[in-house]
Amino acid sequence: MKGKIAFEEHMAIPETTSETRDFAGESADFDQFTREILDLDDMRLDYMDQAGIELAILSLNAPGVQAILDTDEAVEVARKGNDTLAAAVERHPRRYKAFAALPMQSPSAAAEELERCVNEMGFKGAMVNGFTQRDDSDTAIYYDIPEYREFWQTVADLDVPFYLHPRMQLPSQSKNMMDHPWLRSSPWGFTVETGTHALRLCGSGLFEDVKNLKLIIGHLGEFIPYNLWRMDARMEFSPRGYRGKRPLGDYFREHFYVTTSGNFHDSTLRCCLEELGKDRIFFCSDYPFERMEDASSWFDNTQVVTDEERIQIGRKNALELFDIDSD
Ligand code: GRE
Ligand code: ZN
Repeated sequence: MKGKIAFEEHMAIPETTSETRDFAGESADFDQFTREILDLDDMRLDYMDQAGIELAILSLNAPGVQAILDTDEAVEVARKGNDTLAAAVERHPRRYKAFAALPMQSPSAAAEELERCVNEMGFKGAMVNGFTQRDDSDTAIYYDIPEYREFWQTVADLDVPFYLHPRMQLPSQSKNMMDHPWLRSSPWGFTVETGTHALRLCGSGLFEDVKNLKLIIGHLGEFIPYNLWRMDARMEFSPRGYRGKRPLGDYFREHFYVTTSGNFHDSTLRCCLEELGKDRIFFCSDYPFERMEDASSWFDNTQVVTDEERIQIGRKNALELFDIDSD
């Protein structure tokens, strides 16, 4: 399929490459990976052409700004990442748009940076890499806490989506995985971490306090669609501090969108379609951690969707969610 739009497509700046390089080093060719994540011109555009991706909404890599302990430095690195993104969009306006990286260490600075990116540079939303550290490396701050309500109101007022992207759990929070390093990483830990954060947001009353929030998670929903029924069924008996006014599934279905990033599998897509419906599912690849070609050759051929649904999930849903004019 030509004309696809993809939006879990990562880039890096020199300040944010080191931790990501550790991941790439596990399997991929290190130097090639670094070239790919830093490149915003011919190599990336060639891959996009080959995979039928017309437009990519680019984002700074994980954990990126969220792992910076010093708030002023986080503000500075986010600005630099966003200015680099804006320059790439300016060079290739028909091929790229951008998500803002945000210094979540300070909710007010994060809101200000999002306003700058959206209002002054035409960014399409934000991508944040999970919990933020601050001051002490053993902190994990989640955005369901009251300090972030005003930030969320800014997101809602700007009317742009917020993509909650994985990062690895802190050692102190994943002790039962430490002797199995693969468990903490992308095969499992990323999903547990991100899914848990998404559920915290659903269960905190956030969506009652702030209307009109749109959140995106990747990897075909970080396991949540598969378990929605059971979560609501169990919570009827045992809510244990759940602060939503309605069932969790209601909030998830109303406020979350899911993408195919890094999860190119028929039965998982089928589950998402059944649980969430085709209006809430989007094509993405997760380049350069995945090959655009792998994402596309699966998506372009899967028989789980009709050709009309393929165009909707591969393109039209994104035009609508991000308010993009197509000509
Ligand atoms: C990512 O999307 O950021 C990512 C990593 C490391 C491994 C896989 C992956 O940062 O998808
Ligand atoms: Zn990713």
